[in-house]
Amino acid sequence: MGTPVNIIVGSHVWIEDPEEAWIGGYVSKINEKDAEVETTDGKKVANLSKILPKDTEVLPGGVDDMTKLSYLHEPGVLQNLKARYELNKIYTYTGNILIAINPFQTLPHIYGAHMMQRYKEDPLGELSPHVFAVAEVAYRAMVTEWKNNSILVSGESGAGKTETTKMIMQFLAFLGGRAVTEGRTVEQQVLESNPVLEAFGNAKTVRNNNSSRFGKFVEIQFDKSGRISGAAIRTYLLERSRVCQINDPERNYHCFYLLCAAPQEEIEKYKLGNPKSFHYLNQSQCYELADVNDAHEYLATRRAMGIVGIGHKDQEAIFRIVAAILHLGNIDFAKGKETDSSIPKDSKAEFHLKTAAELLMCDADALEDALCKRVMITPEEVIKRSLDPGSATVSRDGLAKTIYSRLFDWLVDKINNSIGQDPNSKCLIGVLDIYGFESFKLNSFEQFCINFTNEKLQQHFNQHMFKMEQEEYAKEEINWSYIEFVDNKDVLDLIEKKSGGIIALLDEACMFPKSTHETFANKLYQTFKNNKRFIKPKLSQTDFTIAHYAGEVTYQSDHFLDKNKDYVVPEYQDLLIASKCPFVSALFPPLPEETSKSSKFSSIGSRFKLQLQQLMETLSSTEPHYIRCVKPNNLLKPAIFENVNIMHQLRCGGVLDAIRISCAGYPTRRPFFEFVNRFGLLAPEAIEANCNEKNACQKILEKTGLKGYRIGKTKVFLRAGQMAELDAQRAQVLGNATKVIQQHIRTHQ
Ligand code: AOV
Ligand code: MG
Repeated sequence: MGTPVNIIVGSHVWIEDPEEAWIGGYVSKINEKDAEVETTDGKKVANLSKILPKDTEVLPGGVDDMTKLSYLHEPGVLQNLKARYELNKIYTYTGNILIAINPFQTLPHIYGAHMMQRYKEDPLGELSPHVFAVAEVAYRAMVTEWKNNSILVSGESGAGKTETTKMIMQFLAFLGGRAVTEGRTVEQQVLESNPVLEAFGNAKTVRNNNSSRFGKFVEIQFDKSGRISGAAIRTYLLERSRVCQINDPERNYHCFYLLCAAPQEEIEKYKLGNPKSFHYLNQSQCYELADVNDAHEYLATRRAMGIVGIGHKDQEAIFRIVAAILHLGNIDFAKGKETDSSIPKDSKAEFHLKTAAELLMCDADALEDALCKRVMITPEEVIKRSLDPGSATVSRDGLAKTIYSRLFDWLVDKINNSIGQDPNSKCLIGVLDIYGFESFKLNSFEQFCINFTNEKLQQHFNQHMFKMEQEEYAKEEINWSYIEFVDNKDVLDLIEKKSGGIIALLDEACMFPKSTHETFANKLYQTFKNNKRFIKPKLSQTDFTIAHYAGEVTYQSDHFLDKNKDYVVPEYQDLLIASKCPFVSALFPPLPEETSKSSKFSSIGSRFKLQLQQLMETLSSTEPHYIRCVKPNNLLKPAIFENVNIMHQLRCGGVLDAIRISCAGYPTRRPFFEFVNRFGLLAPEAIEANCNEKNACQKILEKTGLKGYRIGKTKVFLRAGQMAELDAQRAQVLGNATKVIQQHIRTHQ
């Protein structure tokens, strides 16, 4: 974006600043390659190549579309978003992308039924930018062209993706609802699936009090009259480790706390009590959420479960299983009589073991055996091998995770079955709410998969932006040769290439019994020695770094092998299939004979890759609409706009890439009349000649000596930086007097 422009003494400019990202000022002196800039923060010196021009004619409320900015560069974008955010205008377009900045406060005046009505009646898009406007465009496009559409919501954790998705679903239900009063409508069920999935799939993290720990793609199906006729919810990779392990001040999945706040009768039935007494909850000191009443949420969740078609008996079984998992977590082990064997540590552990077995309706001794022993089948005999207390604990956590993830999958299936798919559906709108790019201090297999997802979406986004630009130029009948854009195919190859990508190597390692994370990491180092996207950190023998499009992330390979294996220990399978509770045994259907015997494991990474591939295929058959959510601060508080933080998200989220893509073409577009108004004074003869606007533009541009611009049918198309060039010429014509006045005003503000 840093195309050189005429920067002269007196120019208003932006310079980079480590604290503010960009800081405005004017040039007071130029010494060869450096400029002295008077800023609000005092005098600074910056290299001329690092300076960007600043528009002095900005509107107080900013512009509702970034492409209307005279200078389409980072500081211009940032300044515009900030000006708008201060006025609670949280939505802004960048061409076809909607940027949404989390307000961290309820803004009832911009949502609600009356706003939905207004946006419904605004097919021309004259109202201010809004998530409803995007949904309206998607719906309108669908019912007029009968093409599938999708709305892709992205952004980092806590940026507002899930809230945005819910508003889209609400608005689509408003547009395509059937207003049936008796019985449950499809749209009602679609909406109520959200609280159910959030209760079981969301948790408080350090980034977000209601963080989704799974990805979600909701396909809303419509019939030929544009009414909602069905829906399908697909979910991606629930974070399983959270069930057993949480860090302060995070929480486990909401459902555990809701259940501990259930009516007394249920507490007694499930032998629950204070959440502090359960190991799976008390690893963190956080039990309550601000502004959330768990007792109230419990009842609300049960109500929502009813609406999505989960009957009372199933609800009862679900919470019984949730309670059983809490009790499982409290079974501590001590050394048994034999060497390397283990037994429940004390009477407390025995109580929890007995309770867990009761709730799962399986035999307590069988549960103890499944936790503490492994059956070994050798050609000669079948032996029972004991596990030491450490291994028994790992085994216990494995059981808890397996049960929980099966329960979650059951919920998703059940919701899908009861909402029902419409086999005769004419069209659909898909809404994607996936976890955003993550980079923590320690990053494991989960982050690897999450960031892989984001690479995939980024590729889809780049390709789409590229296509859109081409279409706009075609519409204005402009010739252009495209400058190549940044492609992330190389990172994707590194991760997912069929032979020799990281996932393939991981699967290979998982199939080879002697592999460890050390041998796996070594294999990576060898294979990707010369790969530009792969880095071996100097101080580690097992970590590896990937240069993602959004920045470098270092992964700890320690648990990659474990976490990639989707394998239910046969002991658990046998235990739970024998449960007297039909709900529990149905969670563990018998495996086909072959798979249960073969040692071939099922790879989570490969399955995830396949799921993503299918998602991308679905998406590419739709007309996409992008919403980029931005988190203005890490305090989760309203009215705090952190420049550097936001700039980073715009970079990672591809907003600046989108801008860069358009900068490679003709980012600044001005209708003929606007252009003549602003720059007519550069060629007064062009206007006096009384020619038409298009010719006047042509004449003005010829006189300025600029190259490479294009004149379309209704607009002038300028290359990046040319607007600044024109402004500089204009300023010169207007003479120094104006500049001096402007400087004077600036310095006295
Ligand atoms: P996320 O989905 O992007 O994070 P959420 O949608 O859960 O983020 O938003 C986080 C919180 O921000 C919500 O719980 C609300 O308190 C607030 N919020 C977001 N959008 C709005 C809005 N439009 N109006 C008012 N408050 C809002 V994650 O799921 O962690 O990546 O995995
Ligand atoms: Mg979310």
